[in-house]
Amino acid sequence: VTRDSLLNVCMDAKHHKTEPGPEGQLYGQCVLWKDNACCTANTSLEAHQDQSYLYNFNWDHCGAMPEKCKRHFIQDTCLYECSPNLGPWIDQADTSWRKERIRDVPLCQEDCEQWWEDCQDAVTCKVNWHKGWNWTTGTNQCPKGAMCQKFKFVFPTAAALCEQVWSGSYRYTSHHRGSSRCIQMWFDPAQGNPNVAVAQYYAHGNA
Ligand code: FOL
Repeated sequence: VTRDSLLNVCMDAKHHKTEPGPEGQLYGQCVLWKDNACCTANTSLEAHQDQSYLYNFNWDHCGAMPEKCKRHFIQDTCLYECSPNLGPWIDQADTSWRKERIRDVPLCQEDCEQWWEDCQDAVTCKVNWHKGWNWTTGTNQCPKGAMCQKFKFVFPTAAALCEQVWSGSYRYTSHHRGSSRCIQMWFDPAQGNPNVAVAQYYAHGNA
């Protein structure tokens, strides 16, 4: 049976609405979710800012992140903040800044591979971007001893990037876009939100 409590829900985290619903205007890359979203218009705008108030997170901690890479992190932020279809993967979080998190969301192979490819010129000093930064300046800086290196040395594979950067939020899969077996970070909203069917499929399995 389907557990309906896993469908059309927002996680209890830092900026999420308590319930999903339509938003008249979502900004930029987050517009895909405007018919039904867990983010507010303001959150969607902030998702596009460097060092936004959302988490004071600095993408450019090892020098400027190339735009073609940054757009994937922006899309990840949009999915994370806006998607009402992550219910089957909501788990308790043991941190001060959120009660719930997502874990092992099955990401479509193409979305993960493209993210990794487009970030080959980007540089970082950490595998897990959730923990262990130096926040003394108010934004994240590389901790002492952490060396800035090209992504391919920090994340040797696409799977390493998608699975490790947000400490297990995603699971790398060999499912393809359009299969209804994996979550798409990117989709054409004119065709509807393909992640609705994916959440339905996995909500069954978890019953
Ligand atoms: N995207 C996805 N897909 N999953 C996520 O969980 C996610 N989380 C964020 C953004 N996009 C996401 C939030 N990012 C800190 C660092 C990053 C962050 C939120 C907070 C932070 O304050 N880290 C502290 C530890 C805080 C604590 O654990 O209490 C640190 O030590 O650096």
